[in-house]
Amino acid sequence: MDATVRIIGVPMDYGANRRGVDMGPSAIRYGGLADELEQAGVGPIDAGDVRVPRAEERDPDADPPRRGDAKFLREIEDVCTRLANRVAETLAAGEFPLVLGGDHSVAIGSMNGSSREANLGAIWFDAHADLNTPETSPSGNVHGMPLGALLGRDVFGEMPWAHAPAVREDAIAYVGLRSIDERERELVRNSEMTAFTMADIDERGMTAVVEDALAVATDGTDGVHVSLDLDWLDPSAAPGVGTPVRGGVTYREAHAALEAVSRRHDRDGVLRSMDVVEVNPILDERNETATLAAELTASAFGKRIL
Ligand code: 4U7
Ligand code: MN
Ligand code: MN
Ligand code: MN
Repeated sequence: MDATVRIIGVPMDYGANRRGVDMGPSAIRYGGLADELEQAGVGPIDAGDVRVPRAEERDPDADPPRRGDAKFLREIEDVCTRLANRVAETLAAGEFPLVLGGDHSVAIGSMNGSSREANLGAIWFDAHADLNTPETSPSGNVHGMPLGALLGRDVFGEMPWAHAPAVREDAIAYVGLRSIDERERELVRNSEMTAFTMADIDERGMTAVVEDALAVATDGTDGVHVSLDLDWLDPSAAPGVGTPVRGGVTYREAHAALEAVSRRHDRDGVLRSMDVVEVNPILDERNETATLAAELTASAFGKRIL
């Protein structure tokens, strides 16, 4: 990574099913992010956090926190709009935006900002498809809907940040899927996205799968956004997440995946923006998941063993 990396924290948990992911940015910093990035030969600038009003500050007389069937959508919209501006300004300054979540709804902001001046492709490292809309969601939690929102599906078509699709469906690739809701399964099947499941990784190996995912996300685009949800990993390697799903990616497969991203970036500079989300320090064991998040980020930016 030759650009300066600008770290932008988003201490938000409005989109998640459990409290605590708002502490993710602190935990990842404490887990050695700046040090890890320096070992990757990257000069990071920590821009601090985007302000996220605390749930407890909410005016009790204001509208209820539910809008339709999505919880805290108005709050999330506000935070994501400000985040999108920060990401766009970062790119305009020639720096690389690294967004620390927070729950996965922060990707709505980071990808909106990153796609303002570019056709964006995306790689979604996640156990989940995150393609619900308020209509299909079984939970009402927006962290299960960021791709639905970014594609402007259903009521998301009316949101201010969904005016123009941030990303083309056929430029999105999932890697590591293993937990998809019943209605969401049809959405994924009927979409133009490419979905590599855990079964594909078992069959073909992580490196080949990630190289294919990169081919999808770079085809006809100006750059790639990487969205890394820590529940992509197996809970034995990443216990500090709110929605763990067994049968996930191992510690070594995860490093191999982000090293493959970095190798491709070294060849033709494809990486444009990244988010690292869903670390929940309350559920973590000795900050292990946050530390792993920092290590994997460094792998994506070029840290090598030798
Ligand atoms: B994450 C879920 F129902 N699909 O929509 C939902 F299983 O950002 C989980 O990937 C979403 O961690 C998980 O609530 C969101 C559920
Ligand atoms: Mn997710
Ligand atoms: Mn997930
Ligand atoms: Mn989660």
